[in-house]
Amino acid sequence: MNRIPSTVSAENLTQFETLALNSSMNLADGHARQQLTPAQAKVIAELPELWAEAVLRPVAEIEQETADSFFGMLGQHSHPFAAGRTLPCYSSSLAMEILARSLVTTSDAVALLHPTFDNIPDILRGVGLRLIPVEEEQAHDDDLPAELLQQVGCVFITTPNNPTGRVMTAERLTRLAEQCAEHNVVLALDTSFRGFDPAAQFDHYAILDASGCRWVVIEDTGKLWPTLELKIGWLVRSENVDLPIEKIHSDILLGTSPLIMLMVKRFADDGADGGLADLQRTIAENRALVRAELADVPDISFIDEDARTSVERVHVGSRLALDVWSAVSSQNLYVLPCQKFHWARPEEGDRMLRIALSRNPSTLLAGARVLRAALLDTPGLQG
Ligand code: EGV
Repeated sequence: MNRIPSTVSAENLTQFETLALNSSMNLADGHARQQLTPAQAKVIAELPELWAEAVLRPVAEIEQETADSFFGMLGQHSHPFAAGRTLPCYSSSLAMEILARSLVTTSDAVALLHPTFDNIPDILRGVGLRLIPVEEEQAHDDDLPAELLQQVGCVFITTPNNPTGRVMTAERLTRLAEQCAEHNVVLALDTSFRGFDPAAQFDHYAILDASGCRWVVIEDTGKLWPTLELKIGWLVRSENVDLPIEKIHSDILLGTSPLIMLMVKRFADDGADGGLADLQRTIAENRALVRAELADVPDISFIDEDARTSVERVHVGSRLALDVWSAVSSQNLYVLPCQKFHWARPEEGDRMLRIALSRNPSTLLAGARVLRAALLDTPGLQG
């Protein structure tokens, strides 16, 4: 069987995604690439007016309104913008980098959810932090062991998780925050996918603040709307966080574009006005479409039955995911092999692919057909 052609090398998931950027069947990255809805297209048509507005108005006012709209749309009513603890970044990965650089000034290790998107472990390791994996089941089902919390300066959780879609409940978050408070460990959350799942839209800030723990939350507009990489990542922190976040943020940027802020505000207002529910419906339809197209393929399964996020994992049975990846990429279809999500034990992802669902139905259908044929054609290990 073909493995990745020798001319292609991908050192991380994003490099796999880069391979797909010019393909008409790009089901690799988790960015939104579906058509704008009519209401969204109207916002884009009004960008020249938003530009004029951005030139005239004070930045702080625009940022406050945008934060209120975006965090409000997501149920995060206790967000601390008014207290000056909500810093805008060009992307959530930049927010992550600023957090990592801040953490490494006071600690040398982080407990990190496993599996999760690999740029999170890579950014943390990139500043010299040591990582200890926390299995998803463990994070969601039990208290964390005291011995683990004694070794780390931070517990980092992605919720909903990428790629599994698993959401931390209010009850678990409450307990985890209590544990972090007890052990003086920073609780960091990446909530970039929360717009897709109402279960992730209870007021996290109220729970975090009530716990008294030191906390950081990374919020993101980047996964929700097809805005051609125009997006904001917010780095939000507790009053007692005691990390040099503001200083490091200011080392790297003065601020984000008020034009993008105004655009985000308009998208969020539309989201609150039914757009977000529409988006959730669209993703559910797209997921159903992919599952239906692959339904009669033997020896595969959909791993995350209840997931609502904009990605879908497929277990390819006794086949190797990289064999299937090679077969479909030779036909211009790009998906993600899952090994690198399993940053501590890549072999656990050997038989899984991730399919992006934030696409037009016609693209998904074409992709699912190519994938279906390749799966029918790719022998399992004993086949
Ligand atoms: C996904 C890629 C990086 C990330 C893609 C992603 N960004 N590497 N800075 O946005 O699920 O495809 O999260």
